[in-house]
Amino acid sequence: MAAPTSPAMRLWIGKANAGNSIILLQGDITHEKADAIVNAANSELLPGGGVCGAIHRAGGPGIAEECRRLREERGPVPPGGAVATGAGNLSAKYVIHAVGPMWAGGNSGEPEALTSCYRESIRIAAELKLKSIAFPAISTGIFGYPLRDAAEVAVDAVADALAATDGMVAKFVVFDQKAFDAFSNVLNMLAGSRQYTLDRWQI
Ligand code: AR6
Repeated sequence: MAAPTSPAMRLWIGKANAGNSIILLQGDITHEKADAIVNAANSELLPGGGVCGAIHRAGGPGIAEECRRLREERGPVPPGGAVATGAGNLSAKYVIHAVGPMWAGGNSGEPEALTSCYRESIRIAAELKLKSIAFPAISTGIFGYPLRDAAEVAVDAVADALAATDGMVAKFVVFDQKAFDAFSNVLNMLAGSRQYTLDRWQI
C-alpha cells in the first residue's frame, strides 16, 4: 500500500478561523506525518495484527517495551480507553494506543466504547499540546465493527471532540476503498449542516 495520497476531503468544524478540521485520506497510517498516530490496540497493549502490527513493526521494539511497562504499572486498558507512548522510528511524536470494542451485535456498549476511544485520544493529544492526530478506522478489522456504523460513530465523536479544542487537525487514514467510501459518505452528509464546511480535493 502506497503512502497516503493528497487529502481527499477536509471538513472544517465550527468557525474556519478556529482551525479545527477533519481530513480524510486513503493509505498506510505508518507513513502519515502527524504529531500523534493512533493505534487500534488491544487491552493488553500487545503488538497484534492489522494496523497495530504495522505500527509496531514500523516504529520498532521500543514501543512494545513502553507498552509492557505501562501495562505493568496500570493493568489492562479497557475498551474505550487510550494511553500514549513514544513513537520510536515513526515520524510522529507519539503513538496513542486506543482500545476499540469488539463487535458483539451492537447492544453491548460498542458505540459508547468506540466514541470514548476517539474522544480519549483527542483529549490526550490536547493535553500533550499536539496539533495533529491520525486515526485508523478503529475496530473495523479484527474486532469486526460494521464499517458504516463505525464511520458514523468515528466522525461524530471526532467532530464533537474537535469542537472543544483549538487548532487541531484530525486525519482519518483508512486502508481500503470500502472504508474510504464509508467515511466520505458520512463527511458528505455532515457538509449539509451549517456547523460544517466541506472542501473536496481531486484524488
Ligand atoms: N494503515 C491504516 N489502516 C490500516 C492499516 C494501515 N497500515 N492496516 C490495517 N488497517 P485492525 P481492530 C485498517 O484489525 O479491528 C490487533 O491485533 C484495517 O483495514 O487493525 O481495531 C490489535 O492488537 C481496518 O479498517 O484493528 C487488536 O487485538 C482498521 O485498520 C485488534 O487487532 C482496523 O483494523 C484490534 O482490531
